[in-house]
Amino acid sequence: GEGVPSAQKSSWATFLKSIASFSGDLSSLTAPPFILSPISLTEFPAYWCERPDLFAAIADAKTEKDRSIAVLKWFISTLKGQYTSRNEKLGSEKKPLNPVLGELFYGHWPDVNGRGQTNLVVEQVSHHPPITAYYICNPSKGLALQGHSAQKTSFSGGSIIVKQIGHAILAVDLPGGGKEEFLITLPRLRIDGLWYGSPYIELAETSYIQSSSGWLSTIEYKGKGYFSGRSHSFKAVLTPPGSSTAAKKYEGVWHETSKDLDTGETFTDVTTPKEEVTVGPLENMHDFESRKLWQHVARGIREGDYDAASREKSKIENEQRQRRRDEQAAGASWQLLHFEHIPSDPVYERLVKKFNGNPPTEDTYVFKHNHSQTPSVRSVPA
Ligand code: 0T9
Repeated sequence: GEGVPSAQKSSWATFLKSIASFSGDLSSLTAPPFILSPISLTEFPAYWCERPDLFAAIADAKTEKDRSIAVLKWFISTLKGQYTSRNEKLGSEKKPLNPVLGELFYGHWPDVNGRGQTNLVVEQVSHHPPITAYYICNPSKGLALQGHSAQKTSFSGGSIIVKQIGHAILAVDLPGGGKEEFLITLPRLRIDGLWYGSPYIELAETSYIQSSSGWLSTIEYKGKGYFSGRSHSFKAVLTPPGSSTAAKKYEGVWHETSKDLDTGETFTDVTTPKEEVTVGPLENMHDFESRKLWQHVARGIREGDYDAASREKSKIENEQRQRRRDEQAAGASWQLLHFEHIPSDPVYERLVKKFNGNPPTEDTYVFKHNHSQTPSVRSVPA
């Protein structure tokens, strides 16, 4: 493989074999150094809001239909950040740091031109299997996105197939009181390019955005050789409550531009720069905040000092094992800081029924605080 440094060729081959004969939690497999990312999975929920203007614009739409269009536009515009930005930043898709239980990540996007400040709270709510919960809100616009993310992986035809588990729910405060809610389901991923040691993501199958108003967006993903023949292609249709006749149709590539098929106008355009999340200084961070927790591992990976990286990683893992033993001995269990686990989510169930989505029930992690508390939740207990 071209992406593999010659000294790591045999360990890459061994790693690929272990992936092929393995199903379940890939995050726990030891990978060769060249494919390690210095970034923890707890940072990934920030990808939801790297176009804060498009997020804020959802609140400014005036009708149920226009809100559904604004949500779809924002969602499609997040995909490039979610699924291909690491190829640009790190050279290829890389293996993220596997978060510890209770790992935290906080950030915000500043208020610019009256769009309001957007706040992000992330907590690793399970280590095995890895599950990440997040809450993103723009209180002045009355917007709150809450979700959790886990994965089931398998290996097929030389690619890793990732089924995303979890969903997101966007709640929009309506001007006249009450809320409109949007259930966002997540696409399937295929990780290609493994043989060459330069992995990249392609999206597949279908995802949905179901509004409590009844409007439904159905988004179909295809790679090279389908629809337009191009990588990262999608088609989206918006259907009104109780109807399967499209009111709007969009088509394009999610990493560049797409258009409204009726008017020919541009629908999404992510060729302009995105806004990365603002994170406070390391000195002010709690020990469990991602960038502080992993700082020495990340430095080792960035500087090519892999011995240091793996030594520091073992320290964190041993400390975690000790914590779990201590908890067990004390008959205690880890307490989540910002989220509460509920076995079934009534909002999910109500919305998923509207389009016969699957699975019919799903557990959820609910954010424990409210809008106004989010800016201050950073001051977590030691
Ligand atoms: C939620 C996203 C998710 C997380 C990552 C599969 C993956 C972990 C989960 C689904 C985000 O909103 C979007 C983007 C990328 C996904 C990751 C890509 C990836 O490779 C990892 C898995 C666990 C691996 O690290 C596989 C081994 C690696 C050598 C392949 C590059």
